[in-house]
Amino acid sequence: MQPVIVRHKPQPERNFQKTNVAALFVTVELYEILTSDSRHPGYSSERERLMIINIGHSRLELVQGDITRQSVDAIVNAANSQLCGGSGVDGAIHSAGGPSIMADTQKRYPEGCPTGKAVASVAGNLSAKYVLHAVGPVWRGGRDGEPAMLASAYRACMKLAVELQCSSIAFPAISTGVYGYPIDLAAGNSLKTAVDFIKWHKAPSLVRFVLFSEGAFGAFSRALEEIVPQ
Ligand code: AR6
Repeated sequence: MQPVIVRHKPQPERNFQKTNVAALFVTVELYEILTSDSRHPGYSSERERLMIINIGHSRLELVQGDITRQSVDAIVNAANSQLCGGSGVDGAIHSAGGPSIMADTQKRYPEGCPTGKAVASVAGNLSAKYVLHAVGPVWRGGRDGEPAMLASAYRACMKLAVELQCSSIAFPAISTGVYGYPIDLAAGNSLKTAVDFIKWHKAPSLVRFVLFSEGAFGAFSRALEEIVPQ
């Protein structure tokens, strides 16, 4: 079901922008939506800012909120390579999803998961079908392969989502918390990777970036505006 749009914030120069890029029809819309309506379970229960682009038949969204409250097929966790749990998104997902997520992860992947890759587990009490545990890079100044590793982690999740027949996936801003990746750099890299994947694979149908803070949402929305061709 579509979200209730309570206020449409037109962006005169950008709204309903239509651009032919690689034969894809791209529109950009910026909404402020009221999501406390229980008929709209795809979003968390707070007023959220939402930015949308349509890429062919897929949709990429930026939303400010808590990833554990998203109703999507796959929720991505920003994990460590031991898959042993931690703080940030990892802590929130294990706390909201319950112990079955860690039990399943440890049973299936006792060796952990290398940086730049992702693995799938059950989603416990979360409304998703799967949790995809992605391991992003630790930021060491940017000359240690961090951009390639970050893009690789996002691609691994999207590939897994397609293989597992998930039509919707929610990402946090991988590596931008404990791992210290600068948010502006991460935003451009992550969004470009997602847009490229959607263009090539024409899936998943919905890719949602769930940004925890206003600052993170701002960084991602600025980066998205730069990526979408004028
Ligand atoms: N929903 C959405 N985003 C969130 C949430 C949430 N509930 N909570 C935090 N964020 P981080 P990393 C944002 O540190 O940098 C863990 O200990 C947060 O503001 O969770 O990849 C793991 O076990 C930030 O922008 O992940 C690893 O050891 C982003 O999510 C390590 O941290 C990512 O922050 C991974 O570090």
